[in-house]
Amino acid sequence: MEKTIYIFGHKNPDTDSVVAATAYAAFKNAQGCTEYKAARAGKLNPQTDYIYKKIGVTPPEFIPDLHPRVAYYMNDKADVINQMTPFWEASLFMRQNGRKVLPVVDDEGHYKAILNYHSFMNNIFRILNPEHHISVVTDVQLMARTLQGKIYCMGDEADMLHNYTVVSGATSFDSFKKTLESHEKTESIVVVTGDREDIQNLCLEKRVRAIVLSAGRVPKDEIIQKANQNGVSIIVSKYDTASTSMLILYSTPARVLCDQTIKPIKAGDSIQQILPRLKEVASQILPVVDDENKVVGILSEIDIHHEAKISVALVDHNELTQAVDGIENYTICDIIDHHRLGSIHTKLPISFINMPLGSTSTIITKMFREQNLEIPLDVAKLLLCGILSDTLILQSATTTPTDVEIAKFLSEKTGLDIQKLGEEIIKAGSRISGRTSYEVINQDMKEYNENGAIFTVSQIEVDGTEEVLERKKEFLDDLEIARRSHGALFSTLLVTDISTLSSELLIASEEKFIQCVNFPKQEEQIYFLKDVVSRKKQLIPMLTEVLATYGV
Ligand SMILES: [Mn+2]
Repeated sequence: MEKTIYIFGHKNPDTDSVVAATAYAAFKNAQGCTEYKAARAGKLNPQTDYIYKKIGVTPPEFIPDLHPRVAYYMNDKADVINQMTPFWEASLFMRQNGRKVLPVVDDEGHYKAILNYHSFMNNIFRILNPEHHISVVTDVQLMARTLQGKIYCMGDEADMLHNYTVVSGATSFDSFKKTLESHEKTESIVVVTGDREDIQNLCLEKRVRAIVLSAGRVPKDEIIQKANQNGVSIIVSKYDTASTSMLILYSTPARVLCDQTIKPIKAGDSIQQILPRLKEVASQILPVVDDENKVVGILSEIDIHHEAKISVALVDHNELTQAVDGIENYTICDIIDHHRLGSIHTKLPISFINMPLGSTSTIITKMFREQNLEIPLDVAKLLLCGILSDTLILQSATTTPTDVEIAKFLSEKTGLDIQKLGEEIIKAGSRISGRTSYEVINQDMKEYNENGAIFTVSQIEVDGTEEVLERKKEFLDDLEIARRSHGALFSTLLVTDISTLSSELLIASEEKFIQCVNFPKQEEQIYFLKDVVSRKKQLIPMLTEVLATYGV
């Protein structure tokens, strides 16, 4: 794959983080940085899904995790060789191009086997066994190709693979005759000889499969005529007798000398899973195939120690606990955010833009304007939705005059009315009926780490808090399950009423922590937070104080 920088919003993405990924990709692409691609680590929530469908834009690619995969490290420019290529040509190619292995494919490009020095060493002894006559699987065309020779006569079945026995016609006539007669099947013999007409004639009479004349010796017309009558092939080799005999052996198709035991891997396979196999093969190189078994690259043990072909950019978050799983394996290039600074460390300097504005969508709109780049109409519509979603239609405490100004600018550009669009998208995201408390809690959950204490805060916007309060047991039970699965000190759900701009807070934790919570209590584990609508600007600082009381 080409070098790719994936732009991710946080896990359990909300509208602002998904829109920010799409818009930042458009921004970087407009700057000519085409390696930036929008991604998302989670399912679209109902509001975001509604917005992308309404505007008709494809959402960012869903990549559930970034655990190292073959695709991020493999060499996808790997050469392959057809299984019928003479071994000599294949090995010349390997030597000239510094290849340790060559995947061997059929005419359609399907993977068949691997050619490497190890397989050659193993298989050549099957062919070169001095105790028997030297035999080799080849055909007349392959021999002529390897010998850089010319075919003077195509005998019977010359284009079919046979197991040829190579016999040298360099002895006296009598002893050569004895040698030929000692073979039961002369039709499997290829004789390498020079300009000895007596030997050539004997070969034709005995109907050997082929005669190879060394050192460019051209056969006489009568010989060619007789060969045609007897169905014997004649090849003229440009090499001397010794080289010709050796090269006939190497004219065997590549597939004969390759390793057919090596099973290919796929681009989507996890590195961790295939690592034992990679270490096990002698060449420490495995072929990579697609779903149709066509070769798309190779992966070597060295490749996985090189830097991955992907990097990441973070939008709408900067804390590792909220980032896509596996992110620690890659370089972070950019962060565009409007949250508190968390725990992130980077090896290299990066583009880091963090502004205390109402949404990441606001920041990205500003970036387009500051660079004098035209915002594509669909992206402008998405950005307006991102701002209105994150600021609860410019009413949340996080809203700044910049958000208001940018929202008006986008509203004018797109012809969309702020209030009408805002109410429409908030309504699309505030549905609770028909959804499990598990779905609601996990839709927009963020995990935090405060001096080693882990906690999660989920948020849902609703038009009236009655239904959540009626189903409080279900919600508190699922919060407790979430708390345990995150190994968290506490888990909360902020239920924000968009009609009153206040919230109910549900908390699951141990008794000792609950006792430290000094918010206005409504019922056991449920608190009424008047005028609180922002998780990051209002609730998180409140929870930090409770943590201090608790002793964190
Ligand atoms: Mn945001």
